[in-house]
Amino acid sequence: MTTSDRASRASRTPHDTPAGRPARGRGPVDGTAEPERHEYRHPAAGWGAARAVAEVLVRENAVVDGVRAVSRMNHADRGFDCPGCAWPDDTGDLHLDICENGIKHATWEMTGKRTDRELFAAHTVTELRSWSDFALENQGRLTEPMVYDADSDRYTPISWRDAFALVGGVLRGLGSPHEASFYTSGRLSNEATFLYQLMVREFGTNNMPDCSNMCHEASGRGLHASLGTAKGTVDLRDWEEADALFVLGVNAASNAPRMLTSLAEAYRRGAQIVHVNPLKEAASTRTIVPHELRDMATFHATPIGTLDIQPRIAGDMALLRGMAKAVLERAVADPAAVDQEFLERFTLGFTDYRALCEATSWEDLERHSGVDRARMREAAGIYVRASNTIISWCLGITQQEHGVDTVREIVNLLLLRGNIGREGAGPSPVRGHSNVQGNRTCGVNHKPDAAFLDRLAAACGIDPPREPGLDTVRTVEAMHRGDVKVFMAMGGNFALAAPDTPYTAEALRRCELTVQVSTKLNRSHLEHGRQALILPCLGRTERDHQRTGQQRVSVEDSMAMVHLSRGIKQPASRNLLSETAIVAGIARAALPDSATPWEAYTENYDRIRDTMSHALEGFEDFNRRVRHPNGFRLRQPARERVFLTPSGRAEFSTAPLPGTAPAEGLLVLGTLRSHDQWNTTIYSDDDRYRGIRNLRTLVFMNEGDMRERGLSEFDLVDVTSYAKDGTERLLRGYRAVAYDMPPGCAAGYMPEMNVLCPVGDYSAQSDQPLMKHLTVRVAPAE
Ligand SMILES: Nc1nc2c(c(=O)[nH]1)N[C@H]1C(S)=C(S)[C@@H](COP(=O)(O)OP(=O)(O)OC[C@H]3O[C@@H](n4cnc5c(=O)[nH]c(N)nc54)[C@H](O)[C@@H]3O)O[C@H]1N2
Ligand SMILES: Nc1nc2c(c(=O)[nH]1)N[C@H]1C(S)=C(S)[C@@H](COP(=O)(O)OP(=O)(O)OC[C@H]3O[C@@H](n4cnc5c(=O)[nH]c(N)nc54)[C@H](O)[C@@H]3O)O[C@H]1N2
Ligand SMILES: [Mo]
Repeated sequence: MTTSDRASRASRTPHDTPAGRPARGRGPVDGTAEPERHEYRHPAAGWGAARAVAEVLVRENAVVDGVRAVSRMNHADRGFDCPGCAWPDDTGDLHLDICENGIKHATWEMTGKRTDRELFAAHTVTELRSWSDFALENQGRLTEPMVYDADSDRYTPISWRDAFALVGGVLRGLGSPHEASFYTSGRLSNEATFLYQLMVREFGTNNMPDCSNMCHEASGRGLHASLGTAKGTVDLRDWEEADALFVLGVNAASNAPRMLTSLAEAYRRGAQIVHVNPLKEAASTRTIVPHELRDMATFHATPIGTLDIQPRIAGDMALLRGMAKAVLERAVADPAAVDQEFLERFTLGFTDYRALCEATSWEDLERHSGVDRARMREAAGIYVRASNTIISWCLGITQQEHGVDTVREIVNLLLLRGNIGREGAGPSPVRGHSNVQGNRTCGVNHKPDAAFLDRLAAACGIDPPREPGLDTVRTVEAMHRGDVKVFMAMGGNFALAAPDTPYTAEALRRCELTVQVSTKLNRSHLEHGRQALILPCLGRTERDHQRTGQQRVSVEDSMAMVHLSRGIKQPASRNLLSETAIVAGIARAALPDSATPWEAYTENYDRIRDTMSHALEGFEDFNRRVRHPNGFRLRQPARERVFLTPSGRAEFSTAPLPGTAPAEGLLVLGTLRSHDQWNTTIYSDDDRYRGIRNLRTLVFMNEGDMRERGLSEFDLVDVTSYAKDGTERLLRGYRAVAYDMPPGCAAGYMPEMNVLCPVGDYSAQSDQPLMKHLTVRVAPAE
């Protein structure tokens, strides 16, 4: 790309659109291209996906390498773990269990383009700030450490040694270790995660915000309260055994495409599949199984849904309770509708829960869910007829005020029929980032429990801090107040992922030092502290050579399988370090007298794993077990009907139903991903399955709601959000798009819409920002 090309990318930021003009999004389109709408009639995956993959490979100049690398993705033992989503790898004979979006994701990392010192020399940070987020990442891989130079307003090269010394010096100069906060995005390997949290705790704080705080915190807390285990209890084999699958609040075709394989196989063997989503996701009905090339050639689609239920946003809890009520009504005539023996032996609180269901009227259930009782009964019928049921969910459930209660309601429903701790049954949250679950297991947690800290202290000879640390939202607030002065991020794009974009940006700018460990240039490098570092690291696809030879790292998938990943590509630059080495370098600089063998750990990751096998429960004999071709499964007591709750039983919850209907004239808006993005990384302005081209600045609405506001397709609208504290936030120049969804609901894309997410509006139950529950007014543009 020439400099003038780059300059032509320059534009307004997405939240300062002048009145009456179309807003630009964070993708490549500059706001002048005409948006298009088409009806998506094809099955999910299939040729559209194949073509998209080919385009990506060509665009990233990675055809040969890309094809070779992709063929090694998710292979037992030999390849690297897909850096995309956390859906488990097939451990059977499926040798090409890959998907369009995983390929896009891996090739985005493997690009031939470079963001080198020449680029930084040619552009001030102020200039770069006017580029789109697509343009920033599209410059390619970062190649060497850079430090911000205030005099020239540019990033300039710095040696690794000086970079570490700078971080170490600032950290040592702080009045208290709690003046620093250490973010993790969910891609970090288990080994690097373990060292990272060790460094942070040895330094003296539990300030470890992570992307889980915005993602599945509610799942962890809900499952822990009900079952004593903070994870799902099923694995992929259970998915093969289930005869009913309920899939709530997940856009599988875009965000966990390999789930389509399981859904199609389930359908073929006669399982019932119920999708619960306010938006009718085009791909909830038919798919071409991603790896079945013959089906692709013949365009043979497999149905992947038997029932679609469209609750109002946040109506899931009432829907689940309605299903429970219907199950209990049946049980009056047919006692086998519930598993009496399981309830008596393993659960606590059933009688209260039954009484609550009986006392809740169908009118209330309909009002709060937006689903009529016939539908709830139909879903309950599917549930009762099935011997083995899995309930799976993602952000549609968790990013809500009552996310924890809803997760617990999922468990309530499962408990009624003993759908836990046996084959083909159980709760199955779909985690996000490829190693977000491993990050938690290996210690990234701002509220570690005493048992974890005791073991860590004994294994590593440190005295870890005991007071809880800051999570994501509280870190933003503390930086804004000036209480946190150093912000370090292991991956991710905090400036855009966190709520309330201008507020978060200001919070980062108020820091004394910001340190971003990254693979690509992003907004978080440009909204920086007084001093700032960009530390470029190896990606998961790349070979990691240390003194004792090539290293492997491990990751944990959504279903608690831990397995090794080995990069196969030549690193993007000779001046990259592994995340493990970066942590060790910073740790040594910040803690010069530390007795922890940081250097030895970096030389050979087996040594880290040896320590982990002592420090972490379930990791005994780690080095040997992880070398099994498919790795090993972390034990989950709830899977064996061992419930580590205070009562030793699975506990029913009896939370009140939340009101979900918006006030007169307002809508409830959920932010979500398009098909062509990875969180804050945007590949294009299209959303194929929803039939959108050239447009990210949109609001999906019910047709009636549009008519009421005098809006036609693509009309310009202004969107105002109302925070609990009465403050308002505004996005101008969006476009209304009619979508099959209930009245009163609206949706649009993150991260553009994070501008509308008030920093103070997080769930009292999970502390998660309410990213799927904004109260908004949509009005014709001024
Ligand atoms: N290609 C790709 N894959 C990804 C990601 C990506 O950005 N791109 N991100 C990864 C990450 S970190 C995560 S956490 C996951 C996210 O995976 P998803 O959870 O699928 O992510 P979202 O796009 O936010 O979509 C949430 C879905 O919930 C629905 N929804 C909204 N509100 C409600 C509600 O109240 N009830 C119900 N039942 N549904 C609702 C929306 O219509 C949408 O279909 O995906 C991971 N995988
Ligand atoms: N409004 C709204 N906001 C949301 C959400 C939502 O649904 N709605 N979803 C939330 C969720 S679920 C999540 S998980 C967060 C995501 O938040 P983050 O994890 O913070 O964001 P990502 O976009 O995944 O991070 C992309 C950046 O990661 C860096 N990167 C990529 N690979 C690597 C690597 O291997 N190592 C390192 N060190 N860096 C790497 C690149 O520089 C890239 O620019 O966003 C949250 N924000
Ligand atoms: Mo996530």
